[in-house]
Amino acid sequence: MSIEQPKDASRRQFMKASGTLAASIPFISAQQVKAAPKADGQIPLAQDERIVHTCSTFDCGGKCDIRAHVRGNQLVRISTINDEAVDDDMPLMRACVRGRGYRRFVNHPDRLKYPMKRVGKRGEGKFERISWDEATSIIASESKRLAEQYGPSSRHIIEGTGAVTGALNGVEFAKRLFNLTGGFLHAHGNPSTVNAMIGTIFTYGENPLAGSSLETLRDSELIILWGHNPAETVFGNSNHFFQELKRAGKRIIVIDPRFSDSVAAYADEWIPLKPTSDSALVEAMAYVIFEEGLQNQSFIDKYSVGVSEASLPDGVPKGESMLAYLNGDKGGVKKTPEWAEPITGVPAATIRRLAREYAKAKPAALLMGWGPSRHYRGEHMTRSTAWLPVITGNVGVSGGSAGAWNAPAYLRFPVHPDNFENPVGHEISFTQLNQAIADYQSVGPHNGLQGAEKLDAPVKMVMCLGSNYLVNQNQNINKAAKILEDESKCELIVVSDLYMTPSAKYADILLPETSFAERWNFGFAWGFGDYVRVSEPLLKPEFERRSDYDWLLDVARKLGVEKQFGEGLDEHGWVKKCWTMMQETYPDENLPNWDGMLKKRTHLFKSGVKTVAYQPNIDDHDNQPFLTESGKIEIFSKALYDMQDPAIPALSHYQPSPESFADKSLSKEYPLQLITWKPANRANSTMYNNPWMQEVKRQELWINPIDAQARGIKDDQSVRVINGRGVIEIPAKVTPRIIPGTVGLANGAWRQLDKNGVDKGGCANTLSSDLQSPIGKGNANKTMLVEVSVA
Ligand SMILES: Nc1nc2c(c(=O)[nH]1)N[C@H]1C(S)=C(S)[C@@H](COP(=O)(O)OP(=O)(O)OC[C@H]3O[C@@H](n4cnc5c(=O)[nH]c(N)nc54)[C@H](O)[C@@H]3O)O[C@H]1N2
Ligand SMILES: Nc1nc2c(c(=O)[nH]1)N[C@H]1C(S)=C(S)[C@@H](COP(=O)(O)OP(=O)(O)OC[C@H]3O[C@@H](n4cnc5c(=O)[nH]c(N)nc54)[C@H](O)[C@@H]3O)O[C@H]1N2
Ligand code: SF4
Ligand SMILES: [Mo]
Repeated sequence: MSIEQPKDASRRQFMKASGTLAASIPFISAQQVKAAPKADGQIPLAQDERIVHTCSTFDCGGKCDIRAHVRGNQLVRISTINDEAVDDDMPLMRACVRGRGYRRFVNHPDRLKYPMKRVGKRGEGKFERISWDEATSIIASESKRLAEQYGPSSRHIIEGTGAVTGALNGVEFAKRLFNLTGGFLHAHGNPSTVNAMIGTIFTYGENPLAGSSLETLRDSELIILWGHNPAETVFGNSNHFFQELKRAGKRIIVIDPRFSDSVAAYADEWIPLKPTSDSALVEAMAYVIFEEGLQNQSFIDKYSVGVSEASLPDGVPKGESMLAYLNGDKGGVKKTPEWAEPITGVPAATIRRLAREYAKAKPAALLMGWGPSRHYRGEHMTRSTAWLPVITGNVGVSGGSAGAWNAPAYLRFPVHPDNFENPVGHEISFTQLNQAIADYQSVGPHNGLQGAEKLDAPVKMVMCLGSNYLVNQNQNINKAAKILEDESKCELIVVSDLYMTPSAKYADILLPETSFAERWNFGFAWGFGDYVRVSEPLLKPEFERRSDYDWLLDVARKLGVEKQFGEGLDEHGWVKKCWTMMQETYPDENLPNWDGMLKKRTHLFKSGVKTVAYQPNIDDHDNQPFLTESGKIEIFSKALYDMQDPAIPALSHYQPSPESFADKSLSKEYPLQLITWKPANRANSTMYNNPWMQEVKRQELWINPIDAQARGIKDDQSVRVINGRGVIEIPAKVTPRIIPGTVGLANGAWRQLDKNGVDKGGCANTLSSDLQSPIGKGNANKTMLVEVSVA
């Protein structure tokens, strides 16, 4: 697919407007450029221009206030919230650069127009137009045949995130349909947070929401953003809060291998470290804290297990505690800053200073992003970050933080139509799809199967709706592509998207969905926001675009379950039904009914209620112990100890990671560690082909001048990034914004193979591995080694 290079006036205006990301500068459309702005900065409206307060349903970190300007059947401009609407305790979110570019996502010449059937080999991307009747007949008859021939567990749905924050989305309706017709093979876990969640559960217990509400940071003396980059990842209204905190003079430190936009936007200090070495930094900080007597001993004694030998659970031999480990009682190595310096790349003096500063600031908030957890030992890294708040007594305190999974304090999951029970009782890990297609007998509990000892069937049908996971976002897309190209293995792939993505090229049936701007919905904020917003059809769908619900209803009819599936409702009917369900799920006396909501547009739940993670477990410990086996915070986990697996230490501690800088054998050939991050200009791979977003940031390889010089690489030069799994070729950005020895790629670029198999799109997953994290069998798609050379 060719990526359009924009040349029009509206694009230039867009770049100008979006340069000030957080400001509420209205976006000026081509139709509007001639209009003289009014004195208050507002652009006069055309006579037939209506403004609709709406939102998208992307999985982008936010749920911002979008004011869509519509004329006829055209979205002509996006503006965002005005200052007067901001609530101090729960500020509303203004659109980010992507939101301001929605117009080009919705209105783009490359959008899919008609249902299509594959005509070439799978993956070639050759399709011919077919009717909706033919498309839905094939889906109905094949899903029936495959369920009869192999069993319903041969059908799988990828949990695509394209519209995941909406109450209605294709994935949920597809589950409903499959469950009504025998069931499907569900996948547990998710690529975003599975490792962070599991690490937190084994530390703090069954309630893994380790995040406090952001206004508690007003009470912090020091804030450490540990692999956390809210200036780009948005995480609800965190950007607003961090800017406020910076203005208030709070000290903010960022620990990240990259000088991220959050360093640029808020930080007083950037501490770069080698990726996957975080646990070693934690340990050396803990060493200093104990060495200098800066720990909060009474907190440790009362609330935790495993810091000292005396607190180890019964039946555990001596020498397994944090203090024994730090002292080197077993291996003789003390975990001093000097020990950690070569591992982490952080000077010992900096580690000492950081440890003292963190322990003396009362309270101090250590906020972990989810980036560090998407590494091979992400679960342990998550458990490690809890050490510091526990030994300094920063858990359950306003202005402190529990470390671990910095999950949204106000997390409310979208309410979906009822899916009914899945008659297939077992589930694979989401990291096992390739294996479940190609070699289903090798899938077992040891690599993530739950609810059965073996799989009873290979996966023969995949529904990929609102997802580019099939051959772009998963951990090993080279393997995935090869497996999918064998048409005898997976027999039917259905993709619904707006664009011909790399995954869409692997479809047998490719369906053109409507966008969020052409459907009824309501959207949930995730991250540290607590809103629900109306998302409404601004435009009538053009060509033969249909919503997933609409065509799934046809499939349901052909399978004889239309009545149960559709309940006689159209999409707006389902939205209203879900709204009523939400009123029951999240009762709030101020929540209007749907008609009221159509006027109100945005509802703030519980504005102004401060939430401190684990405060009840600290303040009223006797009556509300932590939901762990011991009732305390488990620095040492007996449950992990009982697993007796060397990759799963009961006391999480630094272990060199395979495919990292510490992998002595692989790093001889591939000496640079490659990490990814979520860039400001797209939501994962969504909007990759939006030309305005490409103009905001291009896909390039970040490389430190030291590594570049050693390889004769100049800024802007095209480079090859290679490992045993693939090759990509993109321009280099030679920059001290990344630590030497590490290179970086923004996540979500589309894989674009040339005839030699070189990915010119720069998709990180051309190089990433399908290593599974040890406990949860989740993803490690940030842990990989490469070599870089001039192309
Ligand atoms: N703009 C934008 N925002 C998004 C998304 C998007 O695609 N674009 N995606 C959304 C989604 S689906 C999710 S799950 C969240 C993800 O949110 P996060 O997982 O928090 O985001 P990342 O950018 O992957 O990682 C955060 C930071 O961790 C750093 N990092 C990488 N490896 C290490 C390490 O080993 N140690 C340390 N200390 N830092 C490390 C990265 O350089 C990055 O700056 O973001 C959401 N927000
Ligand atoms: N190396 C590496 N890999 C990663 C990550 C990483 O940080 N590094 N991040 C991981 C994470 S956290 C996540 S969540 C996944 C995300 O992976 P995915 O869930 O695949 O999300 P997207 O890449 O955004 O793809 C969503 C698709 O939905 C389409 N879409 C948008 N709106 C609609 C709609 O209304 N209807 C339909 N039918 N389609 C729509 C978009 O065009 C896009 O193609 O990627 C994971 N992969
Ligand atoms: S893409 Fe997400 S963060 Fe950006 S404006 Fe839209 S909802 Fe907000
Ligand atoms: Mo994610």
